[in-house]
Amino acid sequence: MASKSFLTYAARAKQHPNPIARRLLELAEEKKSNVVVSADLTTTKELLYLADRLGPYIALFKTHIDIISDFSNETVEGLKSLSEKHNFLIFEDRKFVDIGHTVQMQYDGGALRISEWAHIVNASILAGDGIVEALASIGTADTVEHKGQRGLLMLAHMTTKGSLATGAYTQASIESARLHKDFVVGFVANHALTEVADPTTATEDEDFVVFTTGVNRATKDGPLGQQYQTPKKAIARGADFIISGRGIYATENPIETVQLYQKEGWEAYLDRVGGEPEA
Ligand code: 6AU
Repeated sequence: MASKSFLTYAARAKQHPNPIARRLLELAEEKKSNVVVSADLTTTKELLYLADRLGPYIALFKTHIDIISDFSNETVEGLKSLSEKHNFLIFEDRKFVDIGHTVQMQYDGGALRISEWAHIVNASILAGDGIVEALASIGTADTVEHKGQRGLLMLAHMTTKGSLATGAYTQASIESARLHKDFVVGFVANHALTEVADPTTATEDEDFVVFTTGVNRATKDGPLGQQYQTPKKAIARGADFIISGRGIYATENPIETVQLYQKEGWEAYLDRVGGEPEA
């Protein structure tokens, strides 16, 4: 798959066809941050406290909203207002995987009302391309809540030992993304997807954004099969954005830590694009 990662975020934002990708690339350039904090916390208070403290240093705030024990309207309103206050987008790591009809209800309805507040969600291609079509029909609809300003990441790899998200599965994620460029922002992938996918189905303007998770400066492996790489290594291997959870929020001083990730991630990005980007 061709990559535009040699270009600056600003240059990519200018030509990107996807509105959410444009916003994300613009705010990364503005805030000089390619950091996504994975806020795997279990109460509204902890979640909002972290978003408020780390908000200035991040591009995207990632939630697992179904682990919040006291989820309510306050959770949603708090996330929305902090996203505006600190200019970050919200990524609900829901990993949709079911049949189209079911994921539509999970995305748009239920107690969690994900499409109302999450700018970005992710999905697995396991069930085939219908899942992307189903989610896109909601995310690109011009509703009062989101005006079609929603995006999807395809889960093209997984970080865990023994992951089956490889080969034909990864290729199918790319082929499906190519069919839904107005909705698919990019991939959750361990590295750039340059070695896979059919080049004949690519178009010139293709610019999928790569989000690499399993990022941690302090340790190589986590418990339960999680595998890590450093921010610098992740960016050198093709990540446009780095996702880190415990490596940031579970440290003694998460604000200092997130600033370190921001600096390391930004310097690695500048190295890749060849110096200070144009204003
Ligand atoms: O940095 P950690 O290990 O504390 O957290 C990593 C976060 C978790 C996982 O659910 C998520 O990243 N994740 C994902 C995502 C983002 O889709 C995919 C994957 O393969 N591995 C992974 O850890 O919230």
